[in-house]
Amino acid sequence: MTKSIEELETEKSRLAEEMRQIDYQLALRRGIPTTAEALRASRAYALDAALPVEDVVQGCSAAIDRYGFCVIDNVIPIDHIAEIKLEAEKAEGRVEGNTRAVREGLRAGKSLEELANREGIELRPVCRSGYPPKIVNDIVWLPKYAAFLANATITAVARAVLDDHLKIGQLHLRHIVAASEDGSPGGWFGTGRPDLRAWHTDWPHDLSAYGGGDPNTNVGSVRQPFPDVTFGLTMIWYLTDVDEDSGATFVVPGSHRDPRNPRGPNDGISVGSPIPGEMQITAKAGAVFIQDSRCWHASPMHNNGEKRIAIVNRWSPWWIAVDGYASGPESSVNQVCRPLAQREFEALPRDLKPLMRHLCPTQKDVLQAPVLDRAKAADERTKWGFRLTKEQPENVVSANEHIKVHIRPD
Ligand SMILES: O=C(O)CCC(=O)C(=O)O
Ligand SMILES: [Fe+2]
Repeated sequence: MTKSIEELETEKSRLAEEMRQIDYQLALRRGIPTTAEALRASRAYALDAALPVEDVVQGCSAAIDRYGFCVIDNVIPIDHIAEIKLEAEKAEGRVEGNTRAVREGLRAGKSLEELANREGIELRPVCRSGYPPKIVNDIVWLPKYAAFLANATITAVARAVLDDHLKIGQLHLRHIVAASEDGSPGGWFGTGRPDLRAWHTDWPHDLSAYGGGDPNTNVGSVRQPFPDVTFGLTMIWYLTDVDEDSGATFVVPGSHRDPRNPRGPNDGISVGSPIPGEMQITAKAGAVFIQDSRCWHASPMHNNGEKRIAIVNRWSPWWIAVDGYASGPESSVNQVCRPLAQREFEALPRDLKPLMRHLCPTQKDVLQAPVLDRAKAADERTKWGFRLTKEQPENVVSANEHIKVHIRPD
Protein backbone atom coordinates (compact mmCIF):
# COMPACT_ATOMS: atom_id res chain seq x y z
CA MET A 1 0.00 0.00 0.00
CA THR A 2 1.41 3.42 -0.88
CA LYS A 3 2.08 5.66 2.12
CA SER A 4 0.38 9.03 2.53
CA ILE A 5 2.41 12.27 2.47
CA GLU A 6 1.87 12.59 6.26
CA GLU A 7 3.16 9.05 6.86
CA LEU A 8 6.22 9.71 4.69
CA GLU A 9 6.93 12.98 6.52
CA THR A 10 6.63 11.29 9.93
CA GLU A 11 8.98 8.54 8.80
CA LYS A 12 11.47 11.11 7.45
CA SER A 13 11.51 13.01 10.76
CA ARG A 14 11.99 9.75 12.70
CA LEU A 15 14.89 8.70 10.46
CA ALA A 16 16.46 12.21 10.68
CA GLU A 17 16.31 12.00 14.50
CA GLU A 18 17.80 8.49 14.37
CA MET A 19 20.64 9.84 12.16
CA ARG A 20 21.33 12.61 14.69
CA GLN A 21 21.49 10.03 17.51
CA ILE A 22 23.85 7.86 15.49
CA ASP A 23 26.06 10.88 14.74
CA TYR A 24 26.26 11.57 18.50
CA GLN A 25 27.07 7.91 19.26
CA LEU A 26 29.75 7.91 16.57
CA ALA A 27 31.19 11.15 17.94
CA LEU A 28 31.30 9.61 21.44
CA ARG A 29 32.97 6.42 20.18
CA ARG A 30 35.49 8.48 18.25
CA GLY A 31 36.19 10.62 21.31
CA ILE A 32 34.84 13.81 19.70
CA PRO A 33 33.47 16.19 22.35
CA THR A 34 29.86 17.17 21.79
CA THR A 35 29.41 19.55 24.74
CA ALA A 36 31.13 22.83 25.55
CA GLU A 37 32.36 21.41 28.90
CA ALA A 38 33.94 18.40 27.21
CA LEU A 39 35.46 20.59 24.50
CA ARG A 40 36.83 23.07 27.02
CA ALA A 41 38.37 20.33 29.14
CA SER A 42 39.83 18.33 26.24
CA ARG A 43 40.99 21.27 24.07
CA ALA A 44 40.07 19.07 21.10
CA TYR A 45 39.96 22.30 19.07
CA ALA A 46 43.75 22.80 19.43
CA LEU A 47 46.63 21.59 17.24
CA ASP A 48 50.35 22.16 17.72
CA ALA A 49 52.25 24.16 15.10
CA ALA A 50 55.10 21.64 15.42
CA LEU A 51 52.99 18.88 13.80
CA PRO A 52 53.36 18.28 10.05
CA VAL A 53 51.55 21.06 8.16
CA GLU A 54 49.11 18.57 6.53
CA ASP A 55 48.04 17.30 9.97
CA VAL A 56 47.47 20.82 11.30
CA VAL A 57 45.51 21.76 8.16
CA GLN A 58 43.37 18.63 8.44
CA GLY A 59 42.76 19.04 12.20
CA CYS A 60 42.06 22.78 12.01
CA SER A 61 39.73 22.46 9.01
CA ALA A 62 37.79 19.74 10.85
CA ALA A 63 37.59 21.82 14.07
CA ILE A 64 36.49 24.98 12.23
CA ASP A 65 33.87 22.94 10.39
CA ARG A 66 32.60 21.20 13.56
CA TYR A 67 32.96 23.84 16.30
CA GLY A 68 33.41 27.06 14.27
CA PHE A 69 36.96 27.64 15.55
CA CYS A 70 40.36 26.12 16.31
CA VAL A 71 43.61 27.11 18.02
CA ILE A 72 47.12 26.54 16.74
CA ASP A 73 49.54 26.39 19.66
CA ASN A 74 53.16 27.61 19.55
CA VAL A 75 52.97 29.58 16.30
CA ILE A 76 55.24 32.33 17.63
CA PRO A 77 58.35 30.70 19.14
CA ILE A 78 58.70 31.29 22.87
CA ASP A 79 61.93 33.31 22.54
CA HIS A 80 60.21 35.91 20.32
CA ILE A 81 57.11 36.47 22.43
CA ALA A 82 58.49 39.06 24.87
CA GLU A 83 59.72 41.41 22.13
CA ILE A 84 56.53 41.10 20.05
CA LYS A 85 54.40 41.64 23.14
CA LEU A 86 56.35 44.80 23.93
CA GLU A 87 55.98 45.96 20.33
CA ALA A 88 52.20 45.36 20.45
CA GLU A 89 51.92 47.25 23.74
CA LYS A 90 53.81 50.24 22.29
CA ALA A 91 51.77 50.11 19.08
CA GLU A 92 48.58 50.61 21.10
CA GLY A 93 49.63 54.15 22.06
CA ARG A 94 50.58 54.97 18.47
CA VAL A 95 47.34 53.66 16.93
CA GLU A 96 45.22 55.34 19.61
CA GLY A 97 47.12 58.64 19.34
CA ASN A 98 46.78 58.66 15.56
CA THR A 99 43.07 57.80 15.70
CA ARG A 100 42.41 60.45 18.34
CA ALA A 101 44.25 63.14 16.35
CA VAL A 102 42.24 62.37 13.20
CA ARG A 103 38.94 62.38 15.13
CA GLU A 104 39.76 65.69 16.82
CA GLY A 105 40.82 67.22 13.49
CA LEU A 106 37.55 66.17 11.87
CA ARG A 107 35.57 67.56 14.79
CA ALA A 108 37.43 70.86 14.39
CA GLY A 109 36.20 70.99 10.79
CA LYS A 110 39.43 70.03 9.03
CA SER A 111 39.37 67.86 5.92
CA LEU A 112 41.20 64.53 5.82
CA GLU A 113 43.40 65.89 3.04
CA GLU A 114 44.45 68.77 5.33
CA LEU A 115 45.02 66.41 8.25
CA ALA A 116 47.10 64.08 6.07
CA ASN A 117 49.76 66.81 5.79
CA ARG A 118 49.99 67.40 9.53
CA GLU A 119 53.04 66.37 11.49
CA GLY A 120 52.22 63.39 13.71
CA ILE A 121 49.12 62.25 11.78
CA GLU A 122 49.55 59.13 9.70
CA LEU A 123 46.88 59.03 6.99
CA ARG A 124 47.49 57.26 3.67
CA PRO A 125 45.77 57.31 0.27
CA VAL A 126 43.47 54.33 -0.36
CA CYS A 127 43.20 52.21 -3.50
CA ARG A 128 39.85 53.55 -4.71
CA SER A 129 40.18 56.89 -6.43
CA GLY A 130 37.87 59.55 -5.05
CA TYR A 131 37.79 57.97 -1.59
CA PRO A 132 39.33 59.89 1.33
CA PRO A 133 42.60 58.79 2.99
CA LYS A 134 42.54 56.49 6.03
CA ILE A 135 44.78 55.90 9.01
CA VAL A 136 47.78 53.78 8.19
CA ASN A 137 47.65 50.00 8.65
CA ASP A 138 48.67 48.95 12.18
CA ILE A 139 51.24 46.57 10.70
CA VAL A 140 53.68 49.50 10.25
CA TRP A 141 53.96 49.69 14.05
CA LEU A 142 54.43 45.91 14.29
CA PRO A 143 57.48 44.92 12.17
CA LYS A 144 58.56 42.12 14.53
CA TYR A 145 55.06 40.61 14.51
CA ALA A 146 54.89 41.01 10.71
CA ALA A 147 57.68 38.43 10.42
CA PHE A 148 55.26 35.76 11.75
CA LEU A 149 51.93 36.86 10.29
CA ALA A 150 52.32 34.94 7.04
CA ASN A 151 53.48 31.80 8.92
CA ALA A 152 53.38 28.79 6.55
CA THR A 153 51.02 26.74 8.75
CA ILE A 154 48.62 29.64 9.33
CA THR A 155 48.40 30.47 5.61
CA ALA A 156 48.00 26.77 4.72
CA VAL A 157 44.98 26.53 7.07
CA ALA A 158 43.48 29.75 5.69
CA ARG A 159 44.00 28.58 2.10
CA ALA A 160 42.40 25.21 2.87
CA VAL A 161 39.32 26.81 4.43
CA LEU A 162 38.90 29.93 2.24
CA ASP A 163 40.69 29.76 -1.13
CA ASP A 164 44.20 29.96 -2.54
CA HIS A 165 44.43 33.72 -2.98
CA LEU A 166 43.94 35.41 0.39
CA LYS A 167 43.60 38.98 1.61
CA ILE A 168 44.10 40.30 5.12
CA GLY A 169 41.37 42.94 5.07
CA GLN A 170 41.55 44.05 8.71
CA LEU A 171 44.25 44.06 11.35
CA HIS A 172 43.96 45.64 14.78
CA LEU A 173 45.09 45.38 18.37
CA ARG A 174 42.69 44.05 21.00
CA HIS A 175 44.33 44.35 24.38
CA ILE A 176 42.19 43.71 27.47
CA VAL A 177 43.03 45.82 30.51
CA ALA A 178 44.07 44.14 33.74
CA ALA A 179 42.54 44.95 37.11
CA SER A 180 44.25 48.04 38.51
CA GLU A 181 45.99 48.26 41.87
CA ASP A 182 43.14 50.29 43.37
CA GLY A 183 40.95 47.22 42.83
CA SER A 184 38.92 48.52 39.89
CA PRO A 185 38.20 45.57 37.64
CA GLY A 186 39.83 44.82 34.30
CA GLY A 187 38.11 43.57 31.17
CA TRP A 188 36.63 44.67 27.89
CA PHE A 189 34.06 47.48 28.00
CA GLY A 190 35.03 48.47 31.52
CA THR A 191 32.47 46.40 33.40
CA GLY A 192 34.85 43.86 34.90
CA ARG A 193 31.92 41.45 35.31
CA PRO A 194 32.42 37.74 34.55
CA ASP A 195 28.67 37.31 34.09
CA LEU A 196 28.24 39.74 31.17
CA ARG A 197 29.12 39.28 27.48
CA ALA A 198 29.42 41.26 24.24
CA TRP A 199 28.31 38.60 21.72
CA HIS A 200 28.74 39.23 18.01
CA THR A 201 29.89 37.68 14.76
CA ASP A 202 32.59 39.26 12.63
CA TRP A 203 32.72 41.01 9.27
CA PRO A 204 31.22 40.14 6.78
CA HIS A 205 28.76 38.53 9.20
CA ASP A 206 28.64 41.46 11.61
CA LEU A 207 24.99 42.38 11.16
CA SER A 208 25.43 45.94 12.45
CA ALA A 209 28.01 46.47 9.66
CA TYR A 210 29.95 48.97 11.81
CA GLY A 211 27.66 51.80 10.71
CA GLY A 212 24.04 50.62 11.06
CA GLY A 213 21.74 52.62 8.80
CA ASP A 214 24.36 55.26 7.93
CA PRO A 215 25.51 54.84 4.30
CA ASN A 216 28.74 56.73 5.03
CA THR A 217 29.95 54.23 7.62
CA ASN A 218 28.12 50.96 6.82
CA VAL A 219 30.73 48.44 5.57
CA GLY A 220 28.23 45.78 4.48
CA SER A 221 26.98 42.57 6.03
CA VAL A 222 25.74 39.22 4.69
CA ARG A 223 21.95 38.75 4.81
CA GLN A 224 20.41 36.25 7.24
CA PRO A 225 20.12 33.30 7.04
CA PHE A 226 23.82 33.07 6.26
CA PRO A 227 24.81 30.64 3.48
CA ASP A 228 26.70 27.65 4.90
CA VAL A 229 30.06 28.80 3.51
CA THR A 230 33.08 30.15 5.39
CA PHE A 231 33.45 33.68 4.01
CA GLY A 232 35.99 34.92 6.50
CA LEU A 233 38.41 33.82 9.21
CA THR A 234 39.17 35.96 12.24
CA MET A 235 42.52 35.21 13.83
CA ILE A 236 43.48 36.31 17.32
CA TRP A 237 47.19 36.12 18.05
CA TYR A 238 47.54 35.87 21.85
CA LEU A 239 50.74 37.38 23.23
CA THR A 240 49.86 36.58 26.85
CA ASP A 241 48.46 33.31 28.28
CA VAL A 242 44.66 33.30 28.26
CA ASP A 243 42.08 31.34 30.22
CA GLU A 244 38.88 31.98 32.20
CA ASP A 245 40.76 34.34 34.51
CA SER A 246 42.98 36.17 32.09
CA GLY A 247 41.28 37.52 29.02
CA ALA A 248 40.28 34.47 26.96
CA THR A 249 37.81 34.85 24.10
CA PHE A 250 34.28 33.50 24.69
CA VAL A 251 32.77 31.25 22.00
CA VAL A 252 29.61 29.22 21.48
CA PRO A 253 30.75 25.99 19.79
CA GLY A 254 28.60 25.08 16.78
CA SER A 255 27.02 28.55 16.56
CA HIS A 256 28.50 29.19 13.09
CA ARG A 257 25.78 26.92 11.69
CA ASP A 258 22.91 28.31 13.79
CA PRO A 259 20.52 30.44 11.70
CA ARG A 260 20.11 32.91 14.58
CA ASN A 261 22.56 35.68 15.40
CA PRO A 262 23.27 37.57 18.64
CA ARG A 263 22.62 40.86 16.81
CA GLY A 264 19.71 39.48 14.77
CA PRO A 265 16.74 41.85 15.13
CA ASN A 266 14.28 38.93 15.34
CA ASP A 267 16.36 36.24 17.02
CA GLY A 268 15.50 36.85 20.68
CA ILE A 269 19.14 36.86 21.84
CA SER A 270 20.52 39.38 24.34
CA VAL A 271 24.03 40.45 23.29
CA GLY A 272 25.01 41.01 26.92
CA SER A 273 23.89 37.75 28.56
CA PRO A 274 25.70 34.42 28.95
CA ILE A 275 24.47 31.72 26.53
CA PRO A 276 24.12 28.05 27.54
CA GLY A 277 26.80 26.06 25.74
CA GLU A 278 29.35 28.91 25.83
CA MET A 279 32.99 28.40 26.80
CA GLN A 280 36.26 30.28 26.98
CA ILE A 281 39.35 29.38 24.99
CA THR A 282 42.50 28.41 26.83
CA ALA A 283 45.84 29.08 25.15
CA LYS A 284 49.42 30.07 25.87
CA ALA A 285 51.12 33.19 24.53
CA GLY A 286 52.19 32.49 20.95
CA ALA A 287 49.00 30.60 20.07
CA VAL A 288 46.59 31.70 17.34
CA PHE A 289 42.82 31.36 17.70
CA ILE A 290 41.11 31.03 14.29
CA GLN A 291 37.36 31.26 13.87
CA ASP A 292 34.79 31.22 11.10
CA SER A 293 33.37 34.77 11.00
CA ARG A 294 29.90 33.31 11.69
CA CYS A 295 30.88 31.90 15.11
CA TRP A 296 29.23 33.70 18.05
CA HIS A 297 32.02 35.08 20.21
CA ALA A 298 32.93 37.88 22.60
CA SER A 299 35.86 39.65 24.20
CA PRO A 300 35.89 38.91 27.94
CA MET A 301 34.28 41.58 30.13
CA HIS A 302 36.48 40.51 33.03
CA ASN A 303 40.18 40.04 33.42
CA ASN A 304 41.70 39.02 36.75
CA GLY A 305 45.15 38.46 35.29
CA GLU A 306 47.76 40.70 33.67
CA LYS A 307 46.83 42.90 30.70
CA ARG A 308 45.90 40.68 27.77
CA ILE A 309 47.91 41.55 24.68
CA ALA A 310 46.50 40.33 21.37
CA ILE A 311 46.46 41.17 17.68
CA VAL A 312 43.37 40.44 15.59
CA ASN A 313 43.21 39.96 11.82
CA ARG A 314 40.37 39.16 9.44
CA TRP A 315 41.26 37.06 6.42
CA SER A 316 39.15 36.75 3.29
CA PRO A 317 39.26 34.82 0.03
CA TRP A 318 39.88 36.92 -3.10
CA TRP A 319 36.20 36.72 -4.07
CA ILE A 320 34.91 38.76 -1.12
CA ALA A 321 34.65 42.55 -1.59
CA VAL A 322 36.74 43.50 1.44
CA ASP A 323 36.47 47.24 0.85
CA GLY A 324 34.55 49.82 -1.10
CA TYR A 325 31.68 51.05 1.04
CA ALA A 326 31.78 53.34 4.10
CA SER A 327 33.28 56.27 2.21
CA GLY A 328 32.45 59.02 4.72
CA PRO A 329 35.26 60.86 6.54
CA GLU A 330 34.42 59.10 9.85
CA SER A 331 35.37 55.81 8.18
CA SER A 332 38.98 56.99 7.91
CA VAL A 333 39.53 55.44 11.34
CA ASN A 334 37.57 52.19 10.96
CA GLN A 335 39.45 48.89 10.80
CA VAL A 336 38.68 48.14 7.17
CA CYS A 337 41.60 47.89 4.76
CA ARG A 338 43.81 50.41 6.48
CA PRO A 339 46.22 51.31 3.69
CA LEU A 340 49.96 51.20 3.19
CA ALA A 341 52.23 53.55 1.25
CA GLN A 342 54.57 52.02 -1.33
CA ARG A 343 57.63 52.18 0.97
CA GLU A 344 55.64 50.59 3.82
CA PHE A 345 54.42 47.81 1.54
CA GLU A 346 57.95 47.20 0.31
CA ALA A 347 59.20 46.86 3.89
CA LEU A 348 56.85 43.90 4.54
CA PRO A 349 58.30 40.37 4.68
CA ARG A 350 58.21 38.63 1.29
CA ASP A 351 55.53 36.07 2.24
CA LEU A 352 53.24 38.73 3.72
CA LYS A 353 53.24 40.93 0.61
CA PRO A 354 50.69 38.86 -1.39
CA LEU A 355 48.24 39.05 1.54
CA MET A 356 48.50 42.83 1.89
CA ARG A 357 49.14 43.92 -1.70
CA HIS A 358 45.50 45.00 -2.01
CA LEU A 359 46.11 47.70 0.63
CA CYS A 360 48.67 49.64 -1.41
CA PRO A 361 47.36 51.95 -4.16
CA THR A 362 50.56 51.73 -6.21
CA GLN A 363 50.37 47.91 -6.44
CA LYS A 364 48.39 45.89 -8.97
CA ASP A 365 46.72 43.05 -7.07
CA VAL A 366 46.77 40.36 -9.74
CA LEU A 367 45.40 36.90 -8.96
CA GLN A 368 47.95 34.51 -7.52
CA ALA A 369 49.41 31.25 -8.82
CA PRO A 370 47.06 28.49 -7.62
CA VAL A 371 44.02 30.48 -8.77
CA LEU A 372 45.69 31.06 -12.16
CA ASP A 373 46.79 27.39 -12.40
CA ARG A 374 43.29 26.06 -12.00
CA ALA A 375 41.92 28.58 -14.52
CA LYS A 376 44.64 27.51 -16.94
CA ALA A 377 43.64 23.86 -16.54
CA ALA A 378 39.96 24.72 -17.07
CA ASP A 379 40.82 26.84 -20.09
CA GLU A 380 42.86 24.01 -21.66
CA ARG A 381 40.10 21.49 -20.98
CA THR A 382 37.53 23.80 -22.59
CA LYS A 383 39.70 24.35 -25.66
CA TRP A 384 40.26 20.61 -25.96
CA GLY A 385 36.47 20.12 -25.83
CA PHE A 386 35.88 22.76 -28.49
CA ARG A 387 38.52 21.18 -30.73
CA LEU A 388 36.92 17.75 -30.33
CA THR A 389 33.47 19.17 -31.00
CA LYS A 390 34.76 20.53 -34.28
CA GLU A 391 36.93 17.59 -35.33
CA GLN A 392 34.95 14.55 -34.08
CA PRO A 393 31.31 15.61 -33.67
CA GLU A 394 30.06 12.00 -33.95
CA ASN A 395 32.05 10.95 -30.83
CA VAL A 396 31.17 14.11 -28.93
CA VAL A 397 27.43 13.49 -29.29
CA SER A 398 27.47 10.55 -26.81
CA ALA A 399 30.50 11.41 -24.65
CA ASN A 400 28.48 12.59 -21.63
CA GLU A 401 26.23 9.56 -21.28
CA HIS A 402 27.85 8.51 -17.98
CA ILE A 403 27.08 11.90 -16.34
CA LYS A 404 23.99 11.71 -14.12
CA VAL A 405 22.79 14.80 -12.25
CA HIS A 406 20.16 14.31 -9.56
CA ILE A 407 17.45 16.78 -8.66
CA ARG A 408 17.38 17.00 -4.86
CA PRO A 409 13.77 16.80 -3.81
CA ASP A 410 14.24 18.95 -0.69
O1 LIG B 1 39.01 40.06 22.29
C1 LIG B 1 38.65 38.95 21.87
O2 LIG B 1 39.01 37.91 22.43
C2 LIG B 1 37.73 38.89 20.69
C3 LIG B 1 38.00 40.01 19.73
C4 LIG B 1 36.91 40.19 18.73
O3 LIG B 1 35.86 39.64 18.82
C5 LIG B 1 37.12 41.06 17.55
O4 LIG B 1 38.12 41.78 17.50
O5 LIG B 1 36.26 41.04 16.67
FE1 LIG C 1 34.85 39.64 16.91
